Amino acid sequence: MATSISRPWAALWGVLAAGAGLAGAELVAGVVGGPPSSPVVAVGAAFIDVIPVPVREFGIRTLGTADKPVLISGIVVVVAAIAAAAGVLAARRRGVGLAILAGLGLLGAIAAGTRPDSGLGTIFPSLVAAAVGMGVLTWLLAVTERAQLVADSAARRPTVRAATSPGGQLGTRPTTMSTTAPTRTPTSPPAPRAPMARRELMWRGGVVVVGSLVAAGGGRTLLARQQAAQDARATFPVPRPPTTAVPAGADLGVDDLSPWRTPSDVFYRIDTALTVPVVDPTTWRLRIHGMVDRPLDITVAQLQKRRIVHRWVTLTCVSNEVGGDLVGNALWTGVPIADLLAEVGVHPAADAVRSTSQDGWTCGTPLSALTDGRSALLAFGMNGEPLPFEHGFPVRMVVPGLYGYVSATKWVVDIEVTRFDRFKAYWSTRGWSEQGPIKTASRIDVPSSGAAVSAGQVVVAGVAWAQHRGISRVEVQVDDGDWNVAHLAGEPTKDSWRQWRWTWDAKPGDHQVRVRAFDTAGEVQTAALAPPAPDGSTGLHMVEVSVG
Ligand SMILES: Nc1nc2c(c(=O)[nH]1)N[C@H]1C(S)=C(S)[C@@H](COP(=O)(O)O)O[C@H]1N2
Ligand SMILES: [Mo]
Repeated sequence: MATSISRPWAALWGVLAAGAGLAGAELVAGVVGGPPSSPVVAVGAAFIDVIPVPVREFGIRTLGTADKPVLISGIVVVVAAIAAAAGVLAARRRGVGLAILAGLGLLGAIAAGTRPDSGLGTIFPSLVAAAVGMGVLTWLLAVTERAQLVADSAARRPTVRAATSPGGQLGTRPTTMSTTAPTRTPTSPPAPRAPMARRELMWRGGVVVVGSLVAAGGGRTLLARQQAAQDARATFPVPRPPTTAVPAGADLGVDDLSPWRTPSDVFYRIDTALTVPVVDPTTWRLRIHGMVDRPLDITVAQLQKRRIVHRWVTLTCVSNEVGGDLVGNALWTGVPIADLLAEVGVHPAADAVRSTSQDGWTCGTPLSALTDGRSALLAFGMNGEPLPFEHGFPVRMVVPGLYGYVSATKWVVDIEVTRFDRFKAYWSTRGWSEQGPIKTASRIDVPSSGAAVSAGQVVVAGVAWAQHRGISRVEVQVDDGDWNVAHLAGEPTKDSWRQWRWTWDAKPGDHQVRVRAFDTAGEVQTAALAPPAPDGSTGLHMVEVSVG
Protein backbone atom coordinates (compact mmCIF):
# COMPACT_ATOMS: atom_id res chain seq x y z
CA MET A 1 0.00 0.00 0.00
CA ALA A 2 1.51 3.29 -0.98
CA THR A 3 1.61 5.67 1.93
CA SER A 4 3.95 8.36 3.06
CA ILE A 5 5.11 7.07 6.43
CA SER A 6 8.13 9.11 7.32
CA ARG A 7 11.31 7.30 6.52
CA PRO A 8 12.91 7.44 9.97
CA TRP A 9 9.89 5.75 11.47
CA ALA A 10 9.73 3.08 8.79
CA ALA A 11 13.45 2.48 9.25
CA LEU A 12 12.97 2.19 13.01
CA TRP A 13 10.17 -0.34 12.53
CA GLY A 14 12.50 -2.35 10.29
CA VAL A 15 15.19 -2.35 12.96
CA LEU A 16 12.73 -3.27 15.72
CA ALA A 17 11.33 -6.10 13.59
CA ALA A 18 14.78 -7.52 12.85
CA GLY A 19 15.71 -7.15 16.51
CA ALA A 20 12.60 -9.06 17.54
CA GLY A 21 13.47 -11.76 15.00
CA LEU A 22 17.00 -12.13 16.30
CA ALA A 23 15.76 -12.14 19.89
CA GLY A 24 13.26 -14.89 19.06
CA ALA A 25 16.05 -16.83 17.36
CA GLU A 26 18.23 -16.60 20.47
CA LEU A 27 15.42 -17.99 22.57
CA VAL A 28 14.79 -20.86 20.17
CA ALA A 29 18.53 -21.54 19.92
CA GLY A 30 18.69 -21.60 23.71
CA VAL A 31 15.83 -24.07 23.95
CA VAL A 32 16.59 -26.44 21.09
CA GLY A 33 19.53 -25.63 18.85
CA GLY A 34 22.51 -24.76 21.01
CA PRO A 35 25.04 -21.99 20.45
CA PRO A 36 25.95 -22.78 16.83
CA SER A 37 22.33 -22.35 15.74
CA SER A 38 22.07 -18.70 16.80
CA PRO A 39 21.91 -16.91 13.41
CA VAL A 40 24.32 -14.15 14.44
CA VAL A 41 26.84 -16.66 15.80
CA ALA A 42 26.43 -18.89 12.74
CA VAL A 43 26.92 -16.00 10.31
CA GLY A 44 29.95 -14.92 12.31
CA ALA A 45 31.42 -18.42 12.14
CA ALA A 46 30.71 -18.65 8.42
CA PHE A 47 32.29 -15.23 7.91
CA ILE A 48 35.46 -16.34 9.68
CA ASP A 49 35.57 -19.36 7.38
CA VAL A 50 35.21 -17.43 4.13
CA ILE A 51 37.46 -14.41 4.68
CA PRO A 52 41.03 -14.79 3.43
CA VAL A 53 43.46 -16.05 6.03
CA PRO A 54 45.63 -12.89 6.08
CA VAL A 55 42.57 -10.74 6.81
CA ARG A 56 41.52 -13.10 9.57
CA GLU A 57 44.99 -13.04 11.08
CA PHE A 58 45.13 -9.29 10.82
CA GLY A 59 41.82 -9.15 12.69
CA ILE A 60 43.04 -11.44 15.43
CA ARG A 61 46.34 -9.55 15.71
CA THR A 62 44.83 -6.10 15.95
CA LEU A 63 41.77 -6.94 17.98
CA GLY A 64 43.09 -9.76 20.14
CA THR A 65 40.39 -11.31 22.28
CA ALA A 66 38.03 -8.54 21.19
CA ASP A 67 37.88 -10.05 17.70
CA LYS A 68 34.68 -12.01 18.32
CA PRO A 69 32.68 -9.23 20.05
CA VAL A 70 33.79 -6.84 17.29
CA LEU A 71 32.72 -9.32 14.62
CA ILE A 72 29.35 -9.91 16.29
CA SER A 73 28.76 -6.17 16.74
CA GLY A 74 29.69 -5.64 13.10
CA ILE A 75 27.14 -8.22 12.01
CA VAL A 76 24.47 -6.65 14.21
CA VAL A 77 25.19 -3.20 12.70
CA VAL A 78 25.02 -4.55 9.14
CA VAL A 79 21.79 -6.42 9.90
CA ALA A 80 20.33 -3.25 11.47
CA ALA A 81 21.22 -1.23 8.37
CA ILE A 82 19.66 -3.78 6.04
CA ALA A 83 16.61 -4.03 8.29
CA ALA A 84 16.22 -0.24 8.31
CA ALA A 85 16.24 -0.28 4.51
CA ALA A 86 13.74 -3.16 4.59
CA GLY A 87 11.48 -1.06 6.81
CA VAL A 88 11.63 1.94 4.47
CA LEU A 89 10.97 -0.26 1.45
CA ALA A 90 8.18 -2.12 3.19
CA ALA A 91 6.37 1.15 3.84
CA ARG A 92 6.07 1.57 0.06
CA ARG A 93 6.10 -1.98 -1.21
CA ARG A 94 5.28 -4.31 1.63
CA GLY A 95 6.41 -7.45 -0.23
CA VAL A 96 9.85 -6.13 -1.06
CA GLY A 97 10.61 -5.17 2.52
CA LEU A 98 9.38 -8.48 3.88
CA ALA A 99 11.37 -10.37 1.26
CA ILE A 100 14.53 -8.69 2.50
CA LEU A 101 13.85 -9.87 6.05
CA ALA A 102 13.14 -13.35 4.69
CA GLY A 103 16.45 -13.17 2.83
CA LEU A 104 18.29 -12.29 6.05
CA GLY A 105 16.72 -15.27 7.77
CA LEU A 106 17.66 -17.51 4.86
CA LEU A 107 21.23 -16.28 5.08
CA GLY A 108 21.30 -17.21 8.77
CA ALA A 109 19.79 -20.61 7.99
CA ILE A 110 22.40 -21.29 5.31
CA ALA A 111 25.21 -20.20 7.61
CA ALA A 112 23.89 -22.34 10.48
CA GLY A 113 22.95 -25.31 8.29
CA THR A 114 26.38 -25.58 6.69
CA ARG A 115 28.35 -25.69 9.94
CA PRO A 116 30.15 -29.00 10.36
CA ASP A 117 28.14 -29.86 13.48
CA SER A 118 24.79 -28.81 12.08
CA GLY A 119 21.60 -30.79 12.05
CA LEU A 120 18.12 -29.79 10.99
CA GLY A 121 17.62 -28.14 14.39
CA THR A 122 20.34 -25.62 13.71
CA ILE A 123 18.49 -23.86 10.88
CA PHE A 124 15.30 -23.60 12.91
CA PRO A 125 16.23 -20.43 14.87
CA SER A 126 17.02 -18.56 11.63
CA LEU A 127 13.64 -19.53 10.18
CA VAL A 128 11.99 -18.35 13.38
CA ALA A 129 13.93 -15.08 13.09
CA ALA A 130 12.58 -14.52 9.57
CA ALA A 131 9.01 -15.37 10.55
CA VAL A 132 9.05 -13.18 13.69
CA GLY A 133 10.74 -10.31 11.86
CA MET A 134 8.22 -10.34 9.02
CA GLY A 135 5.30 -10.68 11.41
CA VAL A 136 6.43 -7.84 13.65
CA LEU A 137 7.13 -5.49 10.74
CA THR A 138 3.69 -6.14 9.31
CA TRP A 139 2.14 -5.57 12.72
CA LEU A 140 3.96 -2.26 13.28
CA LEU A 141 3.36 -0.94 9.77
CA ALA A 142 -0.33 -1.63 10.08
CA VAL A 143 -0.69 1.03 12.78
CA THR A 144 1.67 3.42 11.08
CA GLU A 145 -0.33 3.23 7.89
CA ARG A 146 -3.54 3.79 9.69
CA ALA A 147 -2.07 6.76 11.51
CA GLN A 148 -0.74 8.05 8.21
CA LEU A 149 -4.14 7.81 6.58
CA VAL A 150 -5.45 9.82 9.45
CA ALA A 151 -2.75 12.38 8.91
CA ASP A 152 -3.38 12.49 5.18
CA SER A 153 -7.05 13.05 5.53
CA ALA A 154 -6.48 15.55 8.29
CA ALA A 155 -4.15 17.48 6.02
CA ARG A 156 -6.77 17.51 3.33
CA ARG A 157 -9.60 18.54 5.65
CA PRO A 158 -7.97 20.34 8.50
CA THR A 159 -11.14 21.38 10.28
CA VAL A 160 -13.28 18.30 9.90
CA ARG A 161 -14.74 16.93 13.05
CA ALA A 162 -13.79 13.61 14.42
CA ALA A 163 -16.18 11.17 13.00
CA THR A 164 -17.38 8.37 10.90
CA SER A 165 -17.87 4.70 11.21
CA PRO A 166 -17.54 2.48 14.26
CA GLY A 167 -13.91 1.61 14.38
CA GLY A 168 -13.17 4.34 11.87
CA GLN A 169 -9.94 6.12 12.52
CA LEU A 170 -10.53 9.65 11.31
CA GLY A 171 -8.92 12.40 13.25
CA THR A 172 -8.04 15.99 12.86
CA ARG A 173 -4.34 16.29 13.10
CA PRO A 174 -1.27 14.60 11.74
CA THR A 175 0.03 11.92 14.01
CA THR A 176 3.65 12.07 14.88
CA MET A 177 5.58 10.73 17.82
CA SER A 178 6.06 14.26 19.05
CA THR A 179 5.27 14.75 22.69
CA THR A 180 3.40 17.95 22.09
CA ALA A 181 -0.12 17.72 23.40
CA PRO A 182 -2.95 18.10 20.91
CA THR A 183 -3.81 21.71 20.39
CA ARG A 184 -7.30 22.56 21.38
CA THR A 185 -8.98 25.52 19.85
CA PRO A 186 -12.63 26.41 19.83
CA THR A 187 -12.89 25.51 16.14
CA SER A 188 -10.98 22.27 16.56
CA PRO A 189 -12.58 20.27 19.32
CA PRO A 190 -10.74 17.45 21.16
CA ALA A 191 -9.78 14.84 18.59
CA PRO A 192 -9.30 11.58 20.41
CA ARG A 193 -8.65 9.34 17.40
CA ALA A 194 -5.21 10.51 16.32
CA PRO A 195 -3.63 10.27 19.75
CA MET A 196 -5.19 6.83 19.92
CA ALA A 197 -3.24 5.74 16.86
CA ARG A 198 -0.14 7.26 18.32
CA ARG A 199 -0.75 5.57 21.61
CA GLU A 200 -1.23 2.30 19.83
CA LEU A 201 2.06 2.79 18.02
CA MET A 202 3.87 3.46 21.28
CA TRP A 203 2.15 0.50 22.79
CA ARG A 204 3.06 -1.90 19.96
CA GLY A 205 6.61 -0.59 19.75
CA GLY A 206 6.94 -1.04 23.49
CA VAL A 207 5.62 -4.58 23.32
CA VAL A 208 8.14 -5.40 20.62
CA VAL A 209 11.05 -3.89 22.53
CA VAL A 210 10.16 -5.50 25.85
CA GLY A 211 9.34 -8.84 24.19
CA SER A 212 12.64 -8.76 22.35
CA LEU A 213 14.61 -7.99 25.49
CA VAL A 214 12.91 -10.79 27.42
CA ALA A 215 13.39 -13.32 24.61
CA ALA A 216 17.00 -12.32 24.01
CA GLY A 217 17.78 -12.38 27.72
CA GLY A 218 16.15 -15.76 28.19
CA GLY A 219 17.88 -17.16 25.12
CA ARG A 220 21.26 -15.83 26.21
CA THR A 221 20.85 -17.34 29.68
CA LEU A 222 19.94 -20.73 28.24
CA LEU A 223 22.79 -20.57 25.73
CA ALA A 224 25.24 -19.64 28.48
CA ARG A 225 24.09 -22.65 30.49
CA GLN A 226 24.57 -24.92 27.48
CA GLN A 227 27.99 -23.43 26.85
CA ALA A 228 28.95 -24.07 30.47
CA ALA A 229 27.80 -27.69 30.12
CA GLN A 230 29.79 -28.09 26.91
CA ASP A 231 32.86 -26.70 28.61
CA ALA A 232 32.30 -29.09 31.51
CA ARG A 233 32.10 -32.01 29.08
CA ALA A 234 35.20 -30.85 27.22
CA THR A 235 37.21 -30.94 30.44
CA PHE A 236 35.48 -34.04 31.86
CA PRO A 237 38.10 -36.62 32.78
CA VAL A 238 37.60 -39.95 31.02
CA PRO A 239 40.30 -42.52 31.55
CA ARG A 240 41.58 -43.28 28.06
CA PRO A 241 41.12 -46.76 26.69
CA PRO A 242 44.47 -48.20 25.52
CA THR A 243 43.06 -47.90 22.01
CA THR A 244 39.73 -47.12 20.37
CA ALA A 245 40.84 -48.91 17.21
CA VAL A 246 38.55 -51.58 15.80
CA PRO A 247 39.92 -54.99 16.83
CA ALA A 248 41.71 -56.74 13.97
CA GLY A 249 39.39 -58.77 11.76
CA ALA A 250 36.14 -57.38 13.17
CA ASP A 251 35.44 -55.08 10.23
CA LEU A 252 35.26 -56.63 6.75
CA GLY A 253 35.56 -53.22 5.10
CA VAL A 254 32.79 -53.89 2.61
CA ASP A 255 31.45 -50.72 0.93
CA ASP A 256 28.13 -49.57 2.41
CA LEU A 257 28.24 -52.21 5.14
CA SER A 258 27.64 -50.61 8.58
CA PRO A 259 31.05 -50.06 10.15
CA TRP A 260 31.68 -52.44 13.04
CA ARG A 261 32.29 -49.49 15.37
CA THR A 262 29.43 -47.00 15.14
CA PRO A 263 30.71 -43.40 15.30
CA SER A 264 29.10 -41.63 18.27
CA ASP A 265 27.57 -38.88 16.14
CA VAL A 266 25.55 -41.34 14.05
CA PHE A 267 24.74 -43.72 16.91
CA TYR A 268 20.97 -44.17 17.13
CA ARG A 269 19.28 -42.16 19.86
CA ILE A 270 16.11 -43.19 21.64
CA ASP A 271 14.69 -41.57 24.75
CA THR A 272 11.65 -39.81 26.11
CA ALA A 273 13.48 -36.52 26.69
CA LEU A 274 11.96 -33.56 24.81
CA THR A 275 15.12 -31.58 25.33
CA VAL A 276 18.38 -33.35 26.08
CA PRO A 277 19.01 -33.29 29.84
CA VAL A 278 22.08 -31.24 30.65
CA VAL A 279 23.61 -32.60 33.83
CA ASP A 280 26.41 -30.74 35.62
CA PRO A 281 29.12 -33.37 36.23
CA THR A 282 30.51 -31.44 39.19
CA THR A 283 27.26 -31.73 41.12
CA TRP A 284 26.22 -35.17 39.76
CA ARG A 285 25.77 -37.84 42.41
CA LEU A 286 24.67 -41.44 42.16
CA ARG A 287 22.74 -43.01 44.99
CA ILE A 288 22.81 -46.79 45.32
CA HIS A 289 20.32 -47.91 47.92
CA GLY A 290 17.33 -50.14 48.65
CA MET A 291 17.84 -53.76 49.63
CA VAL A 292 21.50 -53.28 50.47
CA ASP A 293 23.63 -53.31 53.63
CA ARG A 294 25.64 -50.14 52.99
CA PRO A 295 23.95 -47.55 50.77
CA LEU A 296 26.32 -45.47 48.68
CA ASP A 297 26.21 -41.90 47.48
CA ILE A 298 29.08 -41.10 45.11
CA THR A 299 30.44 -38.34 42.89
CA VAL A 300 32.03 -38.78 39.48
CA ALA A 301 35.52 -38.52 40.99
CA GLN A 302 34.67 -41.21 43.55
CA LEU A 303 33.17 -43.43 40.86
CA GLN A 304 36.30 -43.11 38.78
CA LYS A 305 38.44 -44.27 41.72
CA ARG A 306 36.93 -47.75 41.26
CA ARG A 307 38.13 -50.39 38.80
CA ILE A 308 37.68 -49.03 35.29
CA VAL A 309 37.21 -51.23 32.23
CA HIS A 310 36.79 -50.65 28.48
CA ARG A 311 34.26 -52.90 26.71
CA TRP A 312 32.77 -53.17 23.23
CA VAL A 313 29.00 -53.54 23.54
CA THR A 314 26.26 -53.37 20.92
CA LEU A 315 23.09 -51.60 22.09
CA THR A 316 19.73 -52.44 20.55
CA CYS A 317 16.31 -50.87 20.90
CA VAL A 318 13.30 -53.10 21.44
CA SER A 319 11.46 -50.91 18.92
CA ASN A 320 13.79 -51.97 16.15
CA GLU A 321 11.87 -53.46 13.23
CA VAL A 322 13.24 -56.39 11.25
CA GLY A 323 15.99 -54.85 9.11
CA GLY A 324 15.92 -51.62 11.15
CA ASP A 325 18.80 -49.47 12.31
CA LEU A 326 18.11 -48.92 16.02
CA VAL A 327 21.30 -50.76 16.86
CA GLY A 328 24.87 -49.56 17.29
CA ASN A 329 28.22 -50.72 18.59
CA ALA A 330 30.62 -48.66 20.68
CA LEU A 331 33.55 -48.89 23.06
CA TRP A 332 32.27 -48.04 26.53
CA THR A 333 34.48 -46.97 29.42
CA GLY A 334 33.16 -47.35 32.93
CA VAL A 335 32.96 -49.18 36.22
CA PRO A 336 31.45 -52.68 36.44
CA ILE A 337 28.07 -52.41 38.18
CA ALA A 338 28.80 -55.76 39.84
CA ASP A 339 31.70 -54.17 41.75
CA LEU A 340 29.46 -51.47 43.19
CA LEU A 341 26.73 -53.96 44.05
CA ALA A 342 29.31 -56.08 45.87
CA GLU A 343 30.44 -52.97 47.71
CA VAL A 344 26.96 -52.11 48.99
CA GLY A 345 26.06 -55.71 49.86
CA VAL A 346 22.87 -56.85 48.11
CA HIS A 347 20.20 -58.67 50.16
CA PRO A 348 19.50 -62.22 48.95
CA ALA A 349 15.77 -61.54 48.40
CA ALA A 350 16.42 -58.83 45.81
CA ASP A 351 15.95 -59.72 42.13
CA ALA A 352 15.89 -56.33 40.36
CA VAL A 353 17.50 -52.95 40.03
CA ARG A 354 15.31 -49.93 39.42
CA SER A 355 17.38 -47.15 37.90
CA THR A 356 16.21 -43.57 37.44
CA SER A 357 17.53 -40.84 35.19
CA GLN A 358 17.89 -37.21 36.08
CA ASP A 359 14.71 -36.48 34.10
CA GLY A 360 12.72 -39.09 35.96
CA TRP A 361 12.67 -41.97 33.45
CA THR A 362 12.78 -45.38 35.13
CA CYS A 363 14.09 -48.75 34.11
CA GLY A 364 13.90 -52.24 35.63
CA THR A 365 16.86 -54.59 35.16
CA PRO A 366 17.19 -58.16 36.43
CA LEU A 367 19.82 -58.25 39.17
CA SER A 368 21.22 -61.44 37.63
CA ALA A 369 22.23 -59.62 34.41
CA LEU A 370 24.23 -57.18 36.50
CA THR A 371 26.04 -59.77 38.61
CA ASP A 372 26.57 -62.82 36.35
CA GLY A 373 29.97 -61.64 35.13
CA ARG A 374 28.93 -59.89 31.92
CA SER A 375 30.21 -56.38 31.21
CA ALA A 376 27.36 -54.43 32.77
CA LEU A 377 28.79 -50.93 33.25
CA LEU A 378 28.18 -47.56 34.72
CA ALA A 379 29.72 -45.93 31.68
CA PHE A 380 31.15 -42.43 31.39
CA GLY A 381 33.10 -42.90 28.17
CA MET A 382 31.93 -43.71 24.63
CA ASN A 383 34.45 -44.43 21.88
CA GLY A 384 37.20 -42.91 24.03
CA GLU A 385 35.43 -39.63 24.82
CA PRO A 386 33.02 -38.38 27.46
CA LEU A 387 29.47 -39.55 26.68
CA PRO A 388 27.73 -37.19 24.28
CA PHE A 389 24.87 -35.32 26.00
CA GLU A 390 22.37 -37.27 23.86
CA HIS A 391 23.83 -40.55 25.06
CA GLY A 392 23.69 -39.87 28.77
CA PHE A 393 26.46 -37.51 29.90
CA PRO A 394 27.94 -37.76 32.46
CA VAL A 395 27.06 -41.38 33.39
CA ARG A 396 24.77 -44.07 31.96
CA MET A 397 24.17 -47.78 32.25
CA VAL A 398 25.21 -50.28 29.57
CA VAL A 399 24.23 -53.95 29.91
CA PRO A 400 25.10 -56.44 27.16
CA GLY A 401 22.23 -58.68 26.04
CA LEU A 402 19.26 -56.60 27.19
CA TYR A 403 17.25 -54.13 25.13
CA GLY A 404 17.89 -50.50 26.04
CA TYR A 405 14.51 -49.93 27.68
CA VAL A 406 15.34 -52.42 30.46
CA SER A 407 19.01 -51.67 30.91
CA ALA A 408 20.61 -48.62 29.34
CA THR A 409 19.53 -45.74 31.61
CA LYS A 410 21.11 -42.50 30.42
CA TRP A 411 21.78 -39.56 32.81
CA VAL A 412 21.44 -42.10 35.61
CA VAL A 413 21.29 -40.67 39.15
CA ASP A 414 19.65 -43.38 41.23
CA ILE A 415 20.00 -47.14 41.50
CA GLU A 416 17.65 -48.94 43.83
CA VAL A 417 18.14 -52.62 44.58
CA THR A 418 14.66 -54.06 44.90
CA ARG A 419 12.24 -56.72 43.65
CA PHE A 420 10.24 -56.82 40.41
CA ASP A 421 7.05 -57.37 42.42
CA ARG A 422 7.52 -53.96 44.08
CA PHE A 423 7.61 -51.59 41.12
CA LYS A 424 6.89 -51.09 37.43
CA ALA A 425 9.35 -49.21 35.21
CA TYR A 426 8.41 -46.53 32.67
CA TRP A 427 7.82 -48.79 29.65
CA SER A 428 6.42 -51.69 31.64
CA THR A 429 3.52 -49.48 32.68
CA ARG A 430 2.89 -48.89 28.96
CA GLY A 431 2.46 -52.42 27.75
CA TRP A 432 6.06 -53.52 27.22
CA SER A 433 7.45 -56.62 28.88
CA GLU A 434 9.14 -56.42 32.24
CA GLN A 435 12.02 -58.52 30.90
CA GLY A 436 13.72 -57.71 27.61
CA PRO A 437 16.55 -60.03 26.54
CA ILE A 438 17.75 -59.18 23.01
CA LYS A 439 16.55 -61.62 20.36
CA THR A 440 18.93 -63.06 17.79
CA ALA A 441 18.74 -60.91 14.66
CA SER A 442 20.45 -60.29 11.35
CA ARG A 443 20.31 -57.62 8.70
CA ILE A 444 21.38 -57.28 5.05
CA ASP A 445 23.12 -53.92 4.42
CA VAL A 446 24.35 -54.56 0.86
CA PRO A 447 22.83 -54.66 -1.62
CA SER A 448 20.11 -52.34 -0.37
CA SER A 449 16.53 -53.33 -1.01
CA GLY A 450 15.41 -52.30 -4.49
CA ALA A 451 18.98 -52.18 -5.76
CA ALA A 452 19.82 -53.07 -9.35
CA VAL A 453 23.04 -55.04 -9.80
CA SER A 454 24.82 -56.69 -12.71
CA ALA A 455 24.70 -60.44 -13.10
CA GLY A 456 27.71 -62.34 -11.81
CA GLN A 457 29.58 -62.09 -8.52
CA VAL A 458 27.61 -59.88 -6.11
CA VAL A 459 28.75 -59.22 -2.56
CA VAL A 460 25.96 -59.65 -0.02
CA ALA A 461 26.92 -58.39 3.43
CA GLY A 462 25.43 -57.31 6.73
CA VAL A 463 25.47 -57.60 10.49
CA ALA A 464 24.06 -60.12 12.96
CA TRP A 465 23.66 -59.86 16.72
CA ALA A 466 22.81 -62.04 19.71
CA GLN A 467 24.48 -60.04 22.45
CA HIS A 468 26.15 -62.01 25.20
CA ARG A 469 25.31 -65.32 23.54
CA GLY A 470 27.33 -64.59 20.40
CA ILE A 471 26.72 -65.36 16.72
CA SER A 472 28.02 -68.75 15.52
CA ARG A 473 26.75 -68.83 11.95
CA VAL A 474 24.94 -66.72 9.35
CA GLU A 475 23.15 -68.11 6.30
CA VAL A 476 21.83 -66.45 3.16
CA GLN A 477 19.03 -67.69 0.92
CA VAL A 478 18.09 -66.50 -2.56
CA ASP A 479 14.40 -66.96 -3.42
CA ASP A 480 13.45 -70.51 -2.37
CA GLY A 481 16.95 -71.90 -2.78
CA ASP A 482 19.24 -73.56 -0.29
CA TRP A 483 20.69 -71.72 2.67
CA ASN A 484 24.30 -70.74 2.03
CA VAL A 485 26.80 -70.27 4.85
CA ALA A 486 28.23 -66.76 4.96
CA HIS A 487 31.77 -65.82 5.91
CA LEU A 488 31.89 -64.33 9.42
CA ALA A 489 34.18 -61.52 10.51
CA GLY A 490 36.17 -61.96 13.71
CA GLU A 491 34.32 -61.82 17.00
CA PRO A 492 36.27 -59.75 19.55
CA THR A 493 33.41 -60.15 22.05
CA LYS A 494 30.07 -61.94 22.28
CA ASP A 495 28.56 -58.65 23.40
CA SER A 496 28.97 -57.00 20.01
CA TRP A 497 27.41 -57.60 16.66
CA ARG A 498 29.24 -59.54 13.99
CA GLN A 499 29.70 -58.65 10.35
CA TRP A 500 29.20 -61.28 7.65
CA ARG A 501 29.51 -61.53 3.87
CA TRP A 502 28.60 -63.96 1.14
CA THR A 503 29.38 -63.89 -2.56
CA TRP A 504 26.37 -64.52 -4.72
CA ASP A 505 26.57 -65.78 -8.28
CA ALA A 506 23.61 -63.66 -9.35
CA LYS A 507 21.52 -64.66 -12.36
CA PRO A 508 19.42 -62.09 -14.29
CA GLY A 509 15.92 -61.48 -12.97
CA ASP A 510 14.22 -60.18 -9.81
CA HIS A 511 15.30 -61.97 -6.65
CA GLN A 512 14.61 -62.02 -2.95
CA VAL A 513 17.62 -62.37 -0.67
CA ARG A 514 17.08 -63.45 2.96
CA VAL A 515 19.37 -63.83 5.96
CA ARG A 516 19.22 -65.76 9.21
CA ALA A 517 21.60 -66.08 12.13
CA PHE A 518 22.41 -68.74 14.72
CA ASP A 519 23.60 -68.03 18.23
CA THR A 520 26.40 -69.98 19.91
CA ALA A 521 23.86 -72.28 21.55
CA GLY A 522 22.94 -73.34 18.00
CA GLU A 523 19.52 -71.69 18.15
CA VAL A 524 18.41 -70.36 14.80
CA GLN A 525 16.80 -66.96 14.46
CA THR A 526 13.06 -67.46 14.10
CA ALA A 527 11.31 -66.69 10.81
CA ALA A 528 8.03 -66.13 12.62
CA LEU A 529 6.94 -62.52 12.24
CA ALA A 530 6.39 -60.53 15.44
CA PRO A 531 6.05 -56.75 15.90
CA PRO A 532 8.35 -54.85 18.32
CA ALA A 533 5.75 -54.79 21.14
CA PRO A 534 5.85 -56.19 23.73
CA ASP A 535 9.36 -57.66 23.76
CA GLY A 536 11.10 -57.24 20.39
CA SER A 537 10.39 -57.95 16.72
CA THR A 538 11.20 -61.22 14.98
CA GLY A 539 11.26 -62.39 11.39
CA LEU A 540 13.87 -62.64 8.67
CA HIS A 541 15.22 -59.60 6.87
CA MET A 542 14.78 -59.75 3.10
CA VAL A 543 15.91 -57.45 0.30
CA GLU A 544 14.63 -57.41 -3.27
CA VAL A 545 17.33 -57.16 -5.87
CA SER A 546 16.98 -56.88 -9.60
CA VAL A 547 19.84 -58.44 -11.49
CA GLY A 548 20.44 -57.20 -15.04
N1 LIG B 1 17.04 -41.56 30.73
C1 LIG B 1 16.68 -42.37 29.72
N2 LIG B 1 17.48 -43.39 29.41
C2 LIG B 1 17.14 -44.22 28.39
C3 LIG B 1 15.94 -44.03 27.66
C4 LIG B 1 15.11 -42.95 28.04
O1 LIG B 1 14.04 -42.70 27.46
N3 LIG B 1 15.52 -42.13 29.07
N4 LIG B 1 15.64 -44.88 26.64
C5 LIG B 1 16.26 -46.19 26.62
C6 LIG B 1 16.10 -46.87 25.36
S1 LIG B 1 14.52 -47.37 24.94
C7 LIG B 1 17.16 -47.19 24.56
S2 LIG B 1 16.96 -48.18 23.21
C8 LIG B 1 18.51 -46.69 24.86
C9 LIG B 1 19.11 -45.97 23.68
O2 LIG B 1 20.37 -45.45 24.01
P1 LIG B 1 21.05 -44.44 23.01
O3 LIG B 1 20.08 -43.31 22.79
O4 LIG B 1 22.33 -44.00 23.64
O5 LIG B 1 21.29 -45.20 21.72
O6 LIG B 1 18.51 -45.78 25.95
C10 LIG B 1 17.72 -46.18 27.03
N5 LIG B 1 17.97 -45.26 28.10
MO1 LIG C 1 14.70 -48.61 23.12
